[in-house]
Amino acid sequence: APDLLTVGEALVSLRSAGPLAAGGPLTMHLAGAESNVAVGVARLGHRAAWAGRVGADEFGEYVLRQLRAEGVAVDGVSRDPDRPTGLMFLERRTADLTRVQYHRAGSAGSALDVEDLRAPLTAGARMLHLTGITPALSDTARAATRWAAEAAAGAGIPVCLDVNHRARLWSRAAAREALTPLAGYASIVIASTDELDLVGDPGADESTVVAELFRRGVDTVLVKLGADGARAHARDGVRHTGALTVTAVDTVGAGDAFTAGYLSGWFDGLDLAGRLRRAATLGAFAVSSPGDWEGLPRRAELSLLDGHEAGSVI
Ligand code: KDG
Repeated sequence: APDLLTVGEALVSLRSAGPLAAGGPLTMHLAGAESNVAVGVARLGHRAAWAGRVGADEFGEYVLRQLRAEGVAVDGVSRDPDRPTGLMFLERRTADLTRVQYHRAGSAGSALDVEDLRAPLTAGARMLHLTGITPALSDTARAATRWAAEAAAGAGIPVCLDVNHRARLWSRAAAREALTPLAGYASIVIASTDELDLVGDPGADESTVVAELFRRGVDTVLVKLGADGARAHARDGVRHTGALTVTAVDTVGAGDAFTAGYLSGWFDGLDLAGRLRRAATLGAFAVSSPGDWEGLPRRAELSLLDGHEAGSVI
């Protein structure tokens, strides 16, 4: 069984260097929050598997090729003969503003179904990683995500849930309705500050949401603070890590890198400080190069950013 099993929708992203309306060359990349995490974990030498649906088209072939090349197991992927692989366009509109446009309605990935996940879940894993993107895709994808979380928790596999709100896909109210019950199956919940009340009452503050998640069985809540690092709420206290000081050229994928680093530290048995440090390190690598995951480090490269120290720990 792999260390990490993650499920969701992997997409093809087409990136333009300037405004899409001006045309010009596009470059083709693998995207998708969950597959980004799988790649990040696999680069560090852990066994990672991604499950989901892609089309029986060239884009689906490309997604599988990229994942295989990164050492991510794809035996749990189904090919949908009737639906295309989802696409997204990433438009660099200004030096530090990137806009996204999805072409994923009716995609193969959005037709994810419980049946797609039975075999991968039965094979087991040390951790299941889910994001709040998948339940936004369709009713069947929402049911499949819920089923996977319940099946994993029932089998003693810890669940990591990244809230990952995508305002282009659903409203905050719809997200809260789906994600709050999902968080009850999780051991680790990851959110940015503006996403926290999507797994709690509307407008609830951080400490209230965290207390309620602890009451429901969550062990660790990671609050991503962007350039200010992250705050981890564990049962024995709160710990802060600063972000490493690097030049940010592309922040897309930084959250997924952070998650991959945290989970890698967890697989390695590091303490909370060590897990946060690795999370911050991967986040720093992700923002330092263009692409969602292309710049993520292999294990021997982790030390490259030593000396770009994170802020102090409280
Ligand atoms: O986290 C980066 C993702 O936003 C990107 O790869 C695409 O999964 C994606 C999404 O739905 O936005």
